Amino acid sequence: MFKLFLGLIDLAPQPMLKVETLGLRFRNPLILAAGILGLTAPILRRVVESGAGGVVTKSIGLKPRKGYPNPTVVDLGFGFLNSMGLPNPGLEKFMKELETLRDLEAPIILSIYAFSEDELVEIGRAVSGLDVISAVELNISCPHVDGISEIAKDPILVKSYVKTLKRHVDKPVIVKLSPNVSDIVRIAEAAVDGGADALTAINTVRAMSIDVEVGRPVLAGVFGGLSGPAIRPIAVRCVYEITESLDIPVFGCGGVETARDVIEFLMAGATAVQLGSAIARGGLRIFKKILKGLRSFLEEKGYNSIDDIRGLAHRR
Ligand code: RRO
Repeated sequence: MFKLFLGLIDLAPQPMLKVETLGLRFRNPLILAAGILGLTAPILRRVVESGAGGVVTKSIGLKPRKGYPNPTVVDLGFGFLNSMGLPNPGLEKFMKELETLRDLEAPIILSIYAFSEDELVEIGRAVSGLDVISAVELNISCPHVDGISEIAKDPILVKSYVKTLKRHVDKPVIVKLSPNVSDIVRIAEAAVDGGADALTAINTVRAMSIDVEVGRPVLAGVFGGLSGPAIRPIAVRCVYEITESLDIPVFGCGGVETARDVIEFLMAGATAVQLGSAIARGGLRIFKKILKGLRSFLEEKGYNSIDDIRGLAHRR
C-alpha cells in the first residue's frame, strides 16, 4: 500500500527539460561542448549514458593534425588555459568512429574547422547524407590557431564561410563565435546573413600565463584559450547581447558548472548550454547533478518547463 502511494507521488508531473530546436530533440539542455572527451565513440557514448542531452565532437578537419607540443593545458584553478592546437584524426577516420553511434539516444553535433572555403566545401559534401550526424558546428573561433582565429573577427569572412558551408551541407549549421572581438553582435549578424541556423557563444578567451620561476610563457604555444568559471560572465553577456538583437537559437557555452549557471544562461536567452571544463574538473557525474538541481529549481519556483524561464532577463 505504502509502495503504491509512493508510486502515485512519482507520477506527479516533473518540469520538462527537453529542448526542441533545429528540428532536433534534446532530452535536456545539457550538451557536451566541443573539445572535451569528443574524440572517440565509446567516450561519446559514456557521456550520453551519463545524462547529456546531446554531444558536440572535438573539432575535426579535412586532414589529420597533431596539434601543438606540450604543455598544452594548464589548470589555473579558476579555469583552464589550453593551446591544444586542433589535434584530431581527420574527417575520414573520424566518420568511421561515428558510424558506430547510430543507436545513440542524443543528437551528435560534428564540430568542424577549415583553413579555406575549398576545404569547407569538401567537408560539407563528405558529411552530407550521413544521418548519424544531426548538425554541424562550424568552429571559426579557436583563439590560438593561425588561419582560424582571424575568421571569427571578420564579418565578411564569417558570412562567406557560413554561406559556402550552407550551400554544400544538408544539415543545420551552428556557428561557434569568439568572445575575442569588439562587437559580437556584428559577427553574429554576419553568420545569420550567411545562413547560420544557430550560434554557439562562446569559444575560449584568448589569454596567456607566465611561469615566473623561469620567466617564460607556460604554454608551448605561448597563447591559449581560457575556459571555465572565470569566463562565464563574459559568455552570459554575449548570449544576452545576441539574443537581444537576433532571433536565432543560441547555445550558451562558458563556465557552466551548476544548475544555477544553466538557469543564468537560459534566462539570458540561451536555447541550451554546453559544458566542457566542468567535466574535465568534476567528471561525468556532473550531468545528473545539474539535472537534479534544475528540476528542483523549476519545481520550487512553480515553472512547468525550461521554456518558462528562457530569456526572462530580457524583460523590461
Ligand atoms: O584545439 C584547440 O586548441 C582549441 C580549439 Br579547436 C578551440 O576552438 N578552442 C580552444 O580553446 N582550443
